Amino acid sequence: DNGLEGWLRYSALPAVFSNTQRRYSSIIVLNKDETSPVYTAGKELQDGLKRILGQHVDIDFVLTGSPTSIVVGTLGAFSSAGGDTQDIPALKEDGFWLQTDAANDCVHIIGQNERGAIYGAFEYLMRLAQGNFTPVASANNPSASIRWVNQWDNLDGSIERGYAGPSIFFKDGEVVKDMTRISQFARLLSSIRINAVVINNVNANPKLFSETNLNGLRRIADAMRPWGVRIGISLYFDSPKEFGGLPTSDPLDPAVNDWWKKITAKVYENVHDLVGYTIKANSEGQPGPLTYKRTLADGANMFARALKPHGDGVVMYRAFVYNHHLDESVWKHDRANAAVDFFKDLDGFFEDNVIVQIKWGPIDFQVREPPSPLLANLRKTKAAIEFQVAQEYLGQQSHFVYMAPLWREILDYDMRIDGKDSHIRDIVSGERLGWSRSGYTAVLNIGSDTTWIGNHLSMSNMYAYGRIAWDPLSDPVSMIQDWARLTFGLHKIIVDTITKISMESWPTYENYSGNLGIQTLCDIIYTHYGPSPGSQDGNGWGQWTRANAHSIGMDRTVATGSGNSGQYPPEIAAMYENIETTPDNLLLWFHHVPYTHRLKSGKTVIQHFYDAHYEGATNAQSFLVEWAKLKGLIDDHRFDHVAFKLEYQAGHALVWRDSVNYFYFAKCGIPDEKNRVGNHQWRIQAQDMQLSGYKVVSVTPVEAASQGK
Ligand code: BDP
Repeated sequence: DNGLEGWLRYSALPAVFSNTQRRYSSIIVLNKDETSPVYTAGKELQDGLKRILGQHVDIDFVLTGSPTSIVVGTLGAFSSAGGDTQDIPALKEDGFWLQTDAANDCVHIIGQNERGAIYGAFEYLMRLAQGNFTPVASANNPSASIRWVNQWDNLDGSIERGYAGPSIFFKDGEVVKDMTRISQFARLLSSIRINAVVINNVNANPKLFSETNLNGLRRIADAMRPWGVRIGISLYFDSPKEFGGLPTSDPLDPAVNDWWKKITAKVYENVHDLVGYTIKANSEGQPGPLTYKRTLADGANMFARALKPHGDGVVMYRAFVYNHHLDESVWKHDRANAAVDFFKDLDGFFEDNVIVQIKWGPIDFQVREPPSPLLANLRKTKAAIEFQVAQEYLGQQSHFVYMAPLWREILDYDMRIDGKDSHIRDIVSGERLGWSRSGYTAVLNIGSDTTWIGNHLSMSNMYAYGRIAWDPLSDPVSMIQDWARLTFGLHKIIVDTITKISMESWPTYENYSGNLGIQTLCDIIYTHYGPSPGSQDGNGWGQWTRANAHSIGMDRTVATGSGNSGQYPPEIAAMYENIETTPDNLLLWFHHVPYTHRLKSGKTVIQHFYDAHYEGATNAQSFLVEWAKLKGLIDDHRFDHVAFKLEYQAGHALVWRDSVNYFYFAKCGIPDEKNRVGNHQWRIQAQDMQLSGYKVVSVTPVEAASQGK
């Protein structure tokens, strides 16, 4: 098994389930149009039943009332065909009703729309694939209407921060010819109820608008539509100037507006159901409205007005606006303040089809951050939260970090807007502030590798993201258990082992990378990989540790620091302003303290660093031992692939441990109470061995290799 089908393998159920199985007489599909998601759902059910239960079931298009059929369709089609809709509760957009009975009754899979119907079909199949025949009668509704993913694919076929081979969408400047992988991708997305994908990099290229590529967009949209997945695109702000030949891209210039209207009309000629535009502007060197001395709202609204005549398309305007050059007042500059500084005063000035897309933390997908304060500063302007399934700062799929617990922690966070319950899940669902459209997106970055994402285990993050966006109360443990059963098999040892490794993976990675809210401590300038605590300070990317010989941490208080704590609602601001009430795991995010500062645990900061790094690295060794239990229980191909990754992780965790510990030991000179740091006499250094075919080189940064070699 090479992983291509992800969690949709539909393995044959073991014989022990044979008594519990019903026999189906037909699948009644209430739509004959082969491009409709309802039709796809029928085919998927047929395929799944064959593979899971070994039953061939015919497809029919007429509602008969036969007691043993599976009916799939929209609510509208079901009721026009004479179906009884009395028991079906209210369904939201994309929602579905799933009803099965223990007796020989019909299975009803009824969607509020076509997407709902296919979601219901997948839900039913994934229950069967786990041997779950429990009767069910339930309405399933999404928490939010925006449940998107972002791919950062470039037209040349490379993927920014992609760890799984070249793009499935683009090659050599154009959209690929073969749509096979694209529809396989849409199938996976549909099964986790993701309704849209933005297919190109936020650092966008205007050549996406060439005639050939516009036609390519049409082919991509056509390949994904039968699965109920819509596409959107990222735009390059200066396209009018650089692609359209205009003298400016000023968002208040009528000719520029006209240009965007015309090009948008062309896009819609090819993709009639385009889901919208994603905009990265005035961020990391990208042009934007500020380049033309206009407001961010002026820029966003220009795109919003271009979209409006064509349907329900939205502008996802990214809040990731910051300048990566050092300010003159270097010490005061705090990138964590940027989003609120730029957007707060614009609240209410955006068109109603603009949604501000906010990274979950104030900086950039670190191993630990508080939630972005901007999530509590927009009232009238709608927002979507941006997660990252790609493990950019979390080991890039060479390490495994299951992120559902992290996402849950953010979504469960109570921002206390106006002193009232304001869980982030209720802010982004739109419920807390009465927004009509809002929700979720995630940087996904799958590639053409058959593992999709570069590591079989990391696919659990894609699966969990979809489920959390649908229902933010989804439990990380039961999600990983479902995923493990669907992906690797029903054996208890498989499920327990994968659950254990997954649930320990985030704290483990945090322990051997960056602790107490100091950030991931990887290389921050470009690769975002591997230990490099020394790269953190004194550059414009500003994930700063402020580490010196005596003290460490970023003072973000209002009283003496960058004022970032004051961007949160009063109750939260007061908590972070005060060192006593700041939780240990964010201590160094908000405060600058001596290495000898005592944590609530009683340990000093520096001893906590040392101990956590040893603990994390030790635990990383245990993953490989755990995984070994699955030998023979799962196919060798995937077993070996994951074992290789975990072995690498176990080794690299030691490099992390020693680099970070040695770096801070060298800085502050405070010895490890347990006398481990810098004291590995038993270790044989590679450079001291007889090396055949290798030569010894110096390594930068010096702490990334033992003795710098
Ligand atoms: C950073 C990535 C960079 C992206 C940027 C973004 O390192 O490659 O372009 O985020 O989100 O994390 O725009």
